[in-house]
Order: sequence, then structure tokens, then C-alpha cells
Amino acid sequence: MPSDQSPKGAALRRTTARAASVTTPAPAATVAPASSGLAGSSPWAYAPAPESREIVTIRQRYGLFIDGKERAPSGGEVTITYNPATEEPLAEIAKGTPADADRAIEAADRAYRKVWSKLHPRERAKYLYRISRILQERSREFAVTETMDSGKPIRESRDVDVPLAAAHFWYYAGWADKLEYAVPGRRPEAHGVVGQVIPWNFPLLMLAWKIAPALAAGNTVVLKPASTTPLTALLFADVCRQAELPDGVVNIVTGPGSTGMSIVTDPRVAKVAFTGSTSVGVTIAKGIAGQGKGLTLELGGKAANIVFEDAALDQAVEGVVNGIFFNQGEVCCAGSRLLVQESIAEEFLARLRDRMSMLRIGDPMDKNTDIGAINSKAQMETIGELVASGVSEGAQIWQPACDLPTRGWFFRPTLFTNVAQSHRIAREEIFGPVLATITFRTVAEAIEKANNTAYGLSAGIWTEKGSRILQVASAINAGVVWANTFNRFDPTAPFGGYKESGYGREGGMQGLHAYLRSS
Ligand code: TAP
Repeated sequence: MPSDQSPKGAALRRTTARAASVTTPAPAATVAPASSGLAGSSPWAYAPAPESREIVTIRQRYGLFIDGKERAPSGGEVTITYNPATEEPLAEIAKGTPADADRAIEAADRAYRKVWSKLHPRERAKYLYRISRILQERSREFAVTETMDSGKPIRESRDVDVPLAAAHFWYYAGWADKLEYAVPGRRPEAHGVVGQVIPWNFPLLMLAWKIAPALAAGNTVVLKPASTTPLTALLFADVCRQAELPDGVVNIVTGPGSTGMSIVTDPRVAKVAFTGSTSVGVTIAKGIAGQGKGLTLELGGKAANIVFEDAALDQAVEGVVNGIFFNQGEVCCAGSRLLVQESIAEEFLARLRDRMSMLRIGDPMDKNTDIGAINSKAQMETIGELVASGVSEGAQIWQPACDLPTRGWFFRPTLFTNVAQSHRIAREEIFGPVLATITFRTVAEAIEKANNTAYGLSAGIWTEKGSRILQVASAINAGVVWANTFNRFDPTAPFGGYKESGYGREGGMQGLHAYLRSS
């Protein structure tokens, strides 16, 4: 048995992890002492395993993708997209203006009326299958580009983001000629032009969640990616050309939030889909109020991951780690509140600290990396500010010692205990690798605390009792409840929230409804 798996090894790790704990948030720029866990310079350290960048050619400048062609922005301005792991500029990106949004909508409207709405649904399906196959064929190129532009570990972009994006196109291709089964007894019709605005945490996957059902339902699309992560959307434009998708069916307009607003408020856009912050979601809902457009909003979350005393503890530790540290915690459905039963809290937290001490933080292009770079400097500052508020409000902070790269935006995985429900770290979406722990004694108390949030996107339950899973899952006000697992996504399953997490569903048959008007 390797020493790290022996009971003695476990005890040793626990001691070192505790010794390494800190009581104040480490400033972003500080280099921590060398790790005492497997992550650092012990004999068990992993050798570097960087993914090659050679498969990707990032051009110096990218234009807008309108009517099947690359176009310069009407204002002539560009923004720069950076690699968050190195702070190096990657490319100049066209800063689309309201005039560009107008041109893109015109192209989408023309494509809808003249081409896409006239195609037999089976023919539409062929394009979606083709896109899915090209995404699979070019998966390494997409994974490397996504990791360079977003900071997420290559392991995740390679094994989660890109395969799931391809799976969404494959799944919705199957629906294109079966839409009447999605709305039984009614006649399904496309809206026409849909406007879509997506965030930076899953750039390609969010694009697939939006574009695949929209095209399957017979709509054409104008999509605005987030300013910090435009590259995979622009690479997707190349996939559309390669798939010979008719011009104007998909249009990609990069640019600031105001350009996104021009897209969604345009009267020719019949349906709007937005994923991002609750505040921008509210602005969009107000902006289009009274226009009779369809709207789906996929906003923030503050999910409870609830561990009962009868749970398989090591499995639950893995689930809690996956729940909050997957994609650096920059996940709307992240399990950012750990609710742990008081009777096992001490033991569970000790095992959790051990596990956190073994997380490898650093170069996202390294295949061994667990936690990559935070997407932007602004997001680093938001996380730092909220972590500082946790300390000043009286919660107990713990972070494993680990080496952080000297360049790039990296944040230590952070565990808070002694958290009160009134603390900002228990109420606000941090969107970073920060876990707030709250204890409970009874099932009723767990349910009450889990529901004590303005959000309602997701939750997790860890218990050996099937009846408790059913009881708690049906009492929690969240769109997705995982049982003895977390952060599982599938194109066939609907996803979406309640309360300030938004409304409407994406994925599955339900995800089609938003893109259809049925008479
Ligand atoms: P948002 O500002 O909501 O950005 C999401 C998308 O909306 C981006 O494409 C953004 O463009 C665009 N946008 C911004 N203002 C807009 C407006 N007035 N009208 C139309 N579109 C607009 O998110 P953020 O600033 O990147 O992140 C802030 C916080 O949002 C995060 O800390 C996190 O809590 C939350 N967030 C949640 C999610 C999910 S999946 N729920 C995803 C991302 C962020 P630009 O990129 O050009 O600004």
C-alpha cells in the first residue's frame, strides 16, 4: 500500500495540512510556501505533463462572423483577449457595435425567411450532425483554445466541455424532424431570429446549449460571447463554414454588454436566451419587457451540498471537492455551501482538508492540474473581496499551502467554517474556489437552511438512505438536485432554476420548448 493511502499516511497528511492552514486570505500575488501534500515537491509530486499548443493557430486579429463571412467591426475598434494563466495577450477581437448587431440580425432574418425555414427538418438535422462530427474531429483544437482563453484545466475542457458541446448538437439533431413529439397535440413553429448572450465560464458549452436547440427548432441565431472568452465561438464560426451551414443561419457578434443589449432589444429578435449574472439578467428582462419576446434566463446560484451522517464519507468528500473546485468554482450550479450534519462535521472537515491539500493548482495546460486560472483580474478581485468579507464577518478561513504560479490569476482553494447564514459568503455567489460550511442537526433543519437563499439552481444530497434522498430532493427548491453525485450534465436532461436563478429550461425536450411557438 503506498504510504499516502495508509492510515498512518492519512494521519500524517492531516497533521501537515493543519499545520499549513492559514487564518487570513492570501493576497493574490503572494507566493505560498511549498506544499506539504502530494501537490508539491514531495517524492510523490507529479512530473509536468503539458498539453501541446501546436494544434492551435491563434490569429493576431479576429473579425465578426456575419452572413457566413468574417467582417471588420463598423467602428474599427478591437479589444484584446488574454490568457488568464499567463496574462499574455492572445488576439485582437472585433468590438462589435449596435450597427454590427443590426447587420447580423438582418442576415439572420434573411436566412430564416429565405433558407432555413424552407429546409425540410431532416436536412436541418444533417447540418447539426455534421457540426457535431466536426467538433469531435477538432476536439483537441477546441480544448486547447478553450483552456488558453478561459484558464480552465485542459483535463476539463478536453473531457467535459468539448465532448458535451458535441453531444448537444448530436442530441438536438435527433429532435429536428420530431418536433411535434416535443409539443404533443400542437403545431410546432420556430420563432425566427433568436438573440443569445453567453458568459465566460463555459464558453463553447454555453454556445452549444444555446445554438443546438435553436437551430433544431428551425430558428436562426445571433450570438454574443463574453468579452474575455471569444475564441472558441470564433473557432465555431469556422466549423459553421466547414459544415457549409447556409450563410446567416449562425452569426457571432463579439463586443461589449451594450452590443448584447442591442441584439436582445431589436424588434426582429423574437426570442432571447441569456446566461450570466442575475443583475444583467434583470437588466435584459427590463429592457425587453412589453415586447412579447420569449425569454429564458439562466443566472446565478448558491447551491447547498448536504452531507448526512450516514453518507459514504470519502465519496462525499470527492463530491464536495468536485462540486466547488470544478472549473475553479466558476460554475453557476457550484456546491458553494457545504451543509454537513453536526455529528460528523469534525471528521468530515478533517478528510476534506486532507483532500484539499492534494489539489494541484497551476498551469491549466498541464494534464495533472485540478484547479486552473481564474478567468479575469476583475473576477479575482471579486473573489478576494468576498473572501475578505468572510474573514471580517467572523468566519474561520482555511487554505492549503500550495505553490501558486507567479504570473496569472490564481486563487487558493478556500474553506470557511463557523459560517453564519447571514454572512455574505453564505448568501452571495462568489464564483470562485471558495466553500462556506454550515452545520445542521436534523433533516428539517438541513432543508430549511438549503432553501434559505435567494437562488434556486441546484443542490446535492449525500446519504445512503433512498427514502431520505426522495424526501429532501422534493423539499428543496432547486431546478437540479443531484444525489450522491454532483455536477453531472447530460444533453437529455433539463437544467434551469427558480427564484433569482432565472427561469426556463435548457437541455432535454424541455430545452426545445423555449425555441418553439406552438399553436
Ligand atoms: P455578466 O456581466 O452577466 O456577463 C454575461 C454576458 O452578458 C457577457 O457576454 C456580457 O458581455 C454580457 N452582458 C453584460 N452586460 C450586458 C447587458 N447590459 N446587456 C446584455 N448583455 C450584457 O457576467 P460577468 O460580469 O462576466 O460576471 C459577473 C458575475 O456573474 C460573476 O461573478 C458570476 O457571479 C456571475 N456569472 C454567472 C454565470 C452563470 S453561468 N450563472 C456566468 C458568468 C458569470 P461582456 O463579457 O462583454 O461584459
